[in-house]
Amino acid sequence: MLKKTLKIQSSSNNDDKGAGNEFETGIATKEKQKIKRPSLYRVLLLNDDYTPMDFVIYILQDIFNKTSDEAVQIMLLVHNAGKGEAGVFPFEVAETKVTQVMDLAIKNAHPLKCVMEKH
Ligand code: TYC
Repeated sequence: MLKKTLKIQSSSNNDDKGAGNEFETGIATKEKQKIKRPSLYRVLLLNDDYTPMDFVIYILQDIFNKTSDEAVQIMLLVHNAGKGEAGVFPFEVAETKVTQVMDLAIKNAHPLKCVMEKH
């Protein structure tokens, strides 16, 4: 008799979400799988009158992995339009790139500004 009682308790405490439990199976199929894509951020370079063009080209190659031709194109776009996109990244990557650019600009005493905005 004792043996039987223990067996029933063990069975009712079974946490198995698999077959044999209609209630749990029903909930599982109604659960919506929420897969979130990471939010993306655009990193922008801003124009100014004093940062040397070569420095901006260097930044674009070194921090944003642009080819020499791409870097010149982006630098000229920023120079002519006032701002331009250096890249699009997940939040923490974008934040790191902005910090790297600002650190290098400050170290070299250039007024170059780099900002990020939601994509
Ligand atoms: N306007 C700068 C110059 O004439 C060049 C420059 C380009 C500066 C892009 C900043 O983000 C920038 N020397």
